[in-house]
Amino acid sequence: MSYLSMNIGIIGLPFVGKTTLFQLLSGISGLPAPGTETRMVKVSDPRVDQLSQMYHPKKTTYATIQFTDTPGLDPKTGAKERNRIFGILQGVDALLWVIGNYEGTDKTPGEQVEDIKSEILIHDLEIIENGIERLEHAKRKLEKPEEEMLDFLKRLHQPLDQSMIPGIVFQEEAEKHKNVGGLNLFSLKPSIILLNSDETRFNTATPEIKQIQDYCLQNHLGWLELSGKFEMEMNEFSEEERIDFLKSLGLKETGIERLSRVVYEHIGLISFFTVGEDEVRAWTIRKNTCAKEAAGKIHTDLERGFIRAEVMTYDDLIREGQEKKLKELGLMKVVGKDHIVEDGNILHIRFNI
Ligand SMILES: Nc1nc2c(ncn2[C@@H]2O[C@H](COP(=O)(O)OP(=O)(O)OP(=O)(O)O)[C@@H](O)[C@H]2O)c(=O)[nH]1
Ligand SMILES: [Mg+2]
Repeated sequence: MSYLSMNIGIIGLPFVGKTTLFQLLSGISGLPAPGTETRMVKVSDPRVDQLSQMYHPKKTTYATIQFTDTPGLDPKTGAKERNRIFGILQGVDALLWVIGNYEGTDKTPGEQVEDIKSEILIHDLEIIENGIERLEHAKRKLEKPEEEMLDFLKRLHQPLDQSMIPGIVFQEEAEKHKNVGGLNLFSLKPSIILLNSDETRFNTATPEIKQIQDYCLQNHLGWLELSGKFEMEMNEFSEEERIDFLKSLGLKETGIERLSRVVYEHIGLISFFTVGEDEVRAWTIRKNTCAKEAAGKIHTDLERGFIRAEVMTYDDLIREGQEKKLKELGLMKVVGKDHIVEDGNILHIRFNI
């Protein structure tokens, strides 16, 4: 998968606070202009701030996550509207299910989760059934990858038909079939449920909400609760007021900070850094990415001409205060292309083209 930043699709019933959250996340108020459903959001990371203080670079660049907003998904409006909404979400890497938990939402959180799930399953079942039909009625002998795809679709049909989110095993298997069909199945994308609560309901787990949390655990869905209202208030605060306010809620981080964390953890993303006089920068990669591929995130030339990388850890550097010290202590390691990059690694790539 080639991306500079993850693209997260926001989905939910009408009037649950999707656009309000989207604007909060991207730090812009007022209605977004038509055709601007996607915006970049800075992933704040205190490590980047620390590194920037150490190197005084000309430029400091944080990782970003993209968010795409959609109109309310209303199960009553039928296939056309559903397909339009999922059309907007084509190509997103993960879904954020926004559940409204405040006075005035039509449906309870549990009902909203059920609705979103069934809309996703209905959408996907249609694609899967069409796929099976097309492959089964092909007027020629199927190629091996097509046969495997047919088998995959048939197996995938079973859980969906029983109203179940297919397990993580299916997600992994789908990666292998990517080249065959290019199916855009949403039940296979990582999903995070975001409960958007008002002041009175925030942090009050009713039995219904506990049930949703259990559902998330059992089905490998991410979970996060935040309050759009609180986040909006905090936007107006000074740094100090913000810290006090968060403390009063028993929290350390703002909603966007917690959301970035959940997104990274749930999708299996990590950050590595590049440092220097010109720029201190955070990069996002999937876990288990090797040094050569990580270099490719920075520039394709760095991947093509990759020779080796010098790797240090953020913690070592902060503790010792400078790169020179790390070299003396043998904590600056020279690694080859297959070295697996870990979260918090700082890389100097040596390359030749
Ligand atoms: N009480 C309360 N109201 C909210 C909250 N978030 C949004 N609202 C209100 O709910 C209404 C809808 O908010 P939006 O953010 O536009 O909701 P949406 O999900 O984008 O709605 P659609 O795009 O029409 O589906 C607005 O009148 C908001 O003021 C919240 O956290 N608490
Ligand atoms: Mg909206």
